Amino acid sequence: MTDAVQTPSSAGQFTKRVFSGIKPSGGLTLGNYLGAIKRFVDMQSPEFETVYCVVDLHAITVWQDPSELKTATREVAAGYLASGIDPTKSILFNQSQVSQHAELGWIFNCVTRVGWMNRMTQFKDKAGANSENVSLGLYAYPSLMAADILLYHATHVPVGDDQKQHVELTRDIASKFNHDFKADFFPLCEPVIEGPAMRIMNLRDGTKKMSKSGESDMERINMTDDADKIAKKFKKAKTDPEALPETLEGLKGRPEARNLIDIYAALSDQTSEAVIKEYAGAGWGRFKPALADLAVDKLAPISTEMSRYMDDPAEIDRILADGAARARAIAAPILDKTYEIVGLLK
Ligand code: AQP
Repeated sequence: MTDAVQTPSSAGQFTKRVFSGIKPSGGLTLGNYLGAIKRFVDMQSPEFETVYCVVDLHAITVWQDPSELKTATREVAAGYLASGIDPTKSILFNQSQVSQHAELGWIFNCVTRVGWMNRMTQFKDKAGANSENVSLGLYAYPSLMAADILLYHATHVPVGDDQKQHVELTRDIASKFNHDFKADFFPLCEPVIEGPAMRIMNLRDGTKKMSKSGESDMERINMTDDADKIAKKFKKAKTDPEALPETLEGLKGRPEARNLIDIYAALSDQTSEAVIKEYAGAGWGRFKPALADLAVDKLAPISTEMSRYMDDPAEIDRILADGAARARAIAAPILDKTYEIVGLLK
């Protein structure tokens, strides 16, 4: 691990470091697992330093019941650990324990242009018609996300497709900072968005993303759902009357069908092309139970392990505190150097 502050410009000259996070804004979904956590585990290799965060400061951009937030934070940590994030290989912590995130977030609020923020589609989706009444934090969220990433000079950011625009904004913020202060300090990170699970859709409406905070529980598979619930949710998942075609082309205009194929592919580590070939001509009566069995097979051991961690909150807190200390060791010198570049008197 390098604690020294690196000052060259292109990401290629930086330590290959991965950063990503998940909000504790509810229970983890299959979308979080396939689009994020499973891929975080895959990137945990000698090629990268991996830093994974429970981004609790992002969660409070919308109302969170204080008595539930701590539990939700531990539950996301348990989800990471149960899925295979190894705290001896990765740094795992919750964001609010490393105050440098909020400090760099403020500096980036002063670098980011309002015009850039106005183009963020996730804010438009989340605020909807209610944009006058949402928190300022929800609007500034992408600037704090840029701080999360750049505080570690991270070079690779694995995310689902919905976060791509925010990672691109992070590159714009890094470029503007480097340009304005003639500092050549922050790397231009790469979003890592690949595989069939980039955007897992809602089971009742294949045009909407599967989300933790979606209205109905039947829209999503939760990582802690038991076998009966998983089977019931897939059985009731919206589809169409047609059988599965021979190629992915044949799924055009059938978003719900495409989503179930992509979920199967991601769970079984195959391409969606391979899955459609295997099930060409099959009806839902055959495909849905096969998908439910596969999901139970993959999720049941993780959910059992999550419960085991949740029964020992002190152990989760110990892991997060240890991760936070290691995160601060990287973050503090980078923030100090940022303050110096900006001209803030120490
Ligand atoms: N449906 C999804 N398909 C693929 N990836 C997804 N991710 C979330 N949903 C899907 C990815 O999970 C990571 C963490 O996301 P997050 O929890 O921090 O924020 P989010 O994207 O806003 O997730 P939700 O579930 O929609 O939360 P709520 O409902 O509380 O706003 C990210 O990498 C994300 O891409």
